[in-house]
Amino acid sequence: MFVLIWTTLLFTVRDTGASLEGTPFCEKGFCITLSEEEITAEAGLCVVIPCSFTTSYYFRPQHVVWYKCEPSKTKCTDSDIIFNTNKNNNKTQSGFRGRVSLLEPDVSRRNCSIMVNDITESDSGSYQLRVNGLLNERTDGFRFSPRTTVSVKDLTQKPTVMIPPLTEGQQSTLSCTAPGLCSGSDPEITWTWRGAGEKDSHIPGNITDFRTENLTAVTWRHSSTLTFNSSAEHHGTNISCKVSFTNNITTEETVTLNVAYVRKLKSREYKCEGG
Ligand SMILES: *[C@@H]1O[C@H](CO)[C@@H](O)[C@H](O)[C@H]1NC(C)=O
Ligand SMILES: *[C@@H]1O[C@H](CO)[C@@H](O)[C@H](O)[C@H]1NC(C)=O
Ligand SMILES: *[C@@H]1O[C@H](CO)[C@@H](O)[C@H](O)[C@H]1NC(C)=O
Ligand SMILES: *[C@@H]1O[C@H](CO)[C@@H](O)[C@H](O)[C@H]1NC(C)=O
Ligand SMILES: *[C@@H]1O[C@H](CO)[C@@H](O)[C@H](O)[C@H]1NC(C)=O
Ligand SMILES: *[C@@H]1O[C@H](CO)[C@@H](O)[C@H](O)[C@H]1NC(C)=O
Ligand SMILES: CC(=O)N[C@H]1CO[C@H](CO)[C@@H](O)[C@@H]1O
Repeated sequence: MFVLIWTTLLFTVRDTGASLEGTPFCEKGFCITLSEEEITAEAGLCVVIPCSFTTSYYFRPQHVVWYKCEPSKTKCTDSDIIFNTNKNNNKTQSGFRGRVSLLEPDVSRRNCSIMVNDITESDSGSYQLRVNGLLNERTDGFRFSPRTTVSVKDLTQKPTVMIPPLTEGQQSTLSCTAPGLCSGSDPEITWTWRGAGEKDSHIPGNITDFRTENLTAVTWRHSSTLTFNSSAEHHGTNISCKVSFTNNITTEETVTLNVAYVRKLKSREYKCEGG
């Protein structure tokens, strides 16, 4: 009996755990599921706002509209529109144009999740949804009252630099992958070589290759490779990979090279040892 109660409890806890994605909020036959917790994101990358809604049987959704306003404002207004699937509507704020996309483009599936790309601190705020469509074949719409708060922080994620084992005289390829899986602007990736006591310089024999990989329809991974011939002089030097996103947002990772090489004995030393 005790075991049975305990199992029931566990399942109950797990059920409420699912409300991390939010519980539906219903009003006048329209329900929306939004994150109840603040969504945090990093500048330069992107943010996904998970969202879904249901409507009465008689309402046919055609377009979704997203607003963004100050959390202190009781109601977002028309001047706060940041996205509208109805392209004929030109009220969207210019700063958001081209940066917002629906993850599921088919509005009839009632999935209103959006991705906002190339974000900056000013994208922090309270996001609200409206759905426009037909109620019994007449135009109608509904603005949901729940809002999701997004908070954009400074970029702290670093690029990932992969180095194969390096051997003197052999050609090696290093790779640097930018943080974030977004669909915004391509970042710029640059490599810098920091030799001991020398000024920063670009890598000699700079064979760099920029690659963009689409993982899904909306997420892309950006990486750059650097191919060079390892030499003993590279041992102990540092290589940095810097990733620059739009709005001058940058992040950098530095690695120290470890080159396997045959130690060359100077002729004087050779004589000493030989003698
Ligand atoms: C928006 O569209 C309306 C009608 O389509 C047009 O009259 C108006 O000039 C447009 N405004 C802007 C800023 O493009
Ligand atoms: C909405 O669509 C996105 C992208 O296809 C998907 O990841 C997400 O799970 C969907 N959400 C719901 C509630 O179906
Ligand atoms: C390489 O980087 C390490 C730590 O990142 C630093 O301690 C070292 O001084 C650097 N070496 C050179 C040659 O810049
Ligand atoms: C690396 O070494 C190979 C063979 O010595 C040579 O053909 C190639 O041009 C070198 N590449 C660079 C980037 O120096
Ligand atoms: C990636 O892009 C290529 C061409 O742009 C496309 O054919 C392919 O379907 C895309 N893959 C995914 C998973 O979206
Ligand atoms: C980015 O930074 C560089 C140098 O720090 C500066 O010259 C340039 O104007 C900046 N660009 C923007 C868009 O802020
Ligand atoms: C100097 C050098 O090796 N340059 C190379 C840089 O990378 C491009 C693309 O792989 C090569 O075509 C160049 O020869």
